[in-house]
Amino acid sequence: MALTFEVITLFPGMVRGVFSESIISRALKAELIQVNFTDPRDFTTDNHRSVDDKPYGGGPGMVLKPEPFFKAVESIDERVTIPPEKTRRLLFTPQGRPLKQKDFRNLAQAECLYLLCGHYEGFDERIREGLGFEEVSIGDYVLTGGEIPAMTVIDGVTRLLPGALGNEESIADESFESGLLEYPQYTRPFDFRGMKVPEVLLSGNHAEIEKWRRKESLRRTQSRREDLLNDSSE
Ligand code: 6GU
Repeated sequence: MALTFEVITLFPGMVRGVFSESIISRALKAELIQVNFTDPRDFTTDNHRSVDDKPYGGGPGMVLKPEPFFKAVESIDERVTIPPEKTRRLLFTPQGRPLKQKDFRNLAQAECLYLLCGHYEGFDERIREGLGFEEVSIGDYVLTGGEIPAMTVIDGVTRLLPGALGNEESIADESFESGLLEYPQYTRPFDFRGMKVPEVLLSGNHAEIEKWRRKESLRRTQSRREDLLNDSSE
């Protein structure tokens, strides 16, 4: 059963790129995933097709209006036949819950993901309250909109689908899957400009290689991401 992405965005051209190259494009051709775009601007009724307005109470910037976003989501609800229990609805905002690899694993179990992107401005609070979306963020920094976060989810979730990567084993060893960062990797040549590959990797002793990799994973995690070692949520 393919996973369908329903992307709601004022800038579909930004998000299309992720489907046109490499592993995600292959997954689309292989029908592991499908995608539909819905532009809230197509649901405006005024001459200017405006999707934002000044904030009540004053202040800088503009606020995304509820009507075009409600209508856009409702038009998808009418078309989609996948039951709600197999659907997740994500709204991208810096105020959302930060996504982790574990969340990507859960999202990869769904059959339909609604990905609602804002741009520039904030959402009218009634969009957040009224449409039943989970508010999520991709990290503690501010972007111009939810499009890049949506692409991040599309990429990170698609690669977990069976058949998306050439080699299923490659997932298990990766950073975050084990709760640790990945160990250092090397390929030929053995000596590159005087920088040599650790001898143990040439030893053919698989137990020793495993031990070295485990030690390096721990060392890296300790020095770069100590927070992961104390994280019991994995
Ligand atoms: Cl989901 N949206 C925006 N605009 N900025 C972000 C983000 C989301 N996550 C991190 N920064």
